[in-house]
Amino acid sequence: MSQFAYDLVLRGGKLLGENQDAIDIGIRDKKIIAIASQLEGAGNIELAVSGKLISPPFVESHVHLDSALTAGEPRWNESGTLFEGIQIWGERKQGITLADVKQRAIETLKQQASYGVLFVRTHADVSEPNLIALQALLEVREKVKDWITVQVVAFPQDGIYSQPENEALLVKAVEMGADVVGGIPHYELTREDGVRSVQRIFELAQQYDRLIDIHCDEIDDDQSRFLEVVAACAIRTGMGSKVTASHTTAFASYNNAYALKLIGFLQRAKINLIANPLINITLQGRTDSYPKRRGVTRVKELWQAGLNVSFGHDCIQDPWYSLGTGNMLDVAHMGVHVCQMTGTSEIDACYDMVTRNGAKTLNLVDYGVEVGKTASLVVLDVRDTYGGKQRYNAIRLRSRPLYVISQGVRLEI
Ligand code: 17E
Ligand code: FE2
Repeated sequence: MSQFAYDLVLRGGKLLGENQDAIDIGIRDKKIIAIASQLEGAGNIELAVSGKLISPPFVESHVHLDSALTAGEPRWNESGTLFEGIQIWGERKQGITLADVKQRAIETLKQQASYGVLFVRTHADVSEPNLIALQALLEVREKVKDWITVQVVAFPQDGIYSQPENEALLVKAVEMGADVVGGIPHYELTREDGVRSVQRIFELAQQYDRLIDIHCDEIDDDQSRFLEVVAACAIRTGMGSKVTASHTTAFASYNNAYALKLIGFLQRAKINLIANPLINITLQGRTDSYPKRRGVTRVKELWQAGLNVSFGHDCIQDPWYSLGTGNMLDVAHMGVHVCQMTGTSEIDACYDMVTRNGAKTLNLVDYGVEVGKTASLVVLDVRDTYGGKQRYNAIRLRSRPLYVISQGVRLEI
């Protein structure tokens, strides 16, 4: 029997929420076993976090780890468009090896963890005949699982029906153990192929019991309308909470009459939505002169309609966007600006979009700072002295956490 009541105790922190009293958190055997003011009994390790914010970890709900840290290879994206990015990645991926992808992915995950990100959904490009990116990220998922949780999406970057072999590659990727089935209907050769691809993705997800996350309508074309197909499939299959539509930037170009109807369908479908404000604001609107559209989906309206919306980074130094850091507070900060969510409850909502809403999108069950949950949390140097608005100050300051606790262990960051 250990002489300590706890493996680790955090003393005097403030949980997320206004006007919280200071509390202690006691952790043993990787679990939170007590939350109370002035816990009795000592911890083997004691951390004084007086007045600081204790938050559930950040959740990266959308990133491409296979292309992370390749910006400039083999060349820079000069037009700044999605399509030039796809071309450059198409060249870069010719030469990829397991070691190359694994090394970059792990380096990126360490960077993310240092910013308090402990749950990551990554896409793996499966439009490549040897499925190297997928194999590498599945291996990485296992290798890092003691300190960060990774979900892998089988993502057919070049489309399922654009090349004869791509559909079989997607199926193989799911059989190899991808957690999530992906797609890119707006980049299929025809509208009909796009519709068919969404139907096929649902079929596969049901057959193999997987989640769904589709790159959907990532274009400024107001005629790109695959989100309605995703919503219809979710309504018909009842898969709602297991389904995610990512990007949906065309939503920002739809007329209001259509958008209003679609929001009603989405409420019925209960799917999750992910916006990627850092890169959407830079990739989209490139064909406009002035007035120039913002490139981000209708985040505020979707959130107001009660839908689960999260924010992702999408890119960490890759051919689409070279300025990613891994810090989810950078993402939330950009979200606040681009989506004009500057009201106090709106800023709080943007913080939720990089924490608990992302957890919901990933279908995580063991998430949150509560007794009985696995002890994964972050301590941020955000105090009541800044006016008591914890989430507002976290986004304003965007600082690295003081401590990151993952599965009961303090990470060296
Ligand atoms: N691929 C894609 O289709 N869209 C993106 N935003 C990225 C990769 C980063
Ligand atoms: Fe993406």
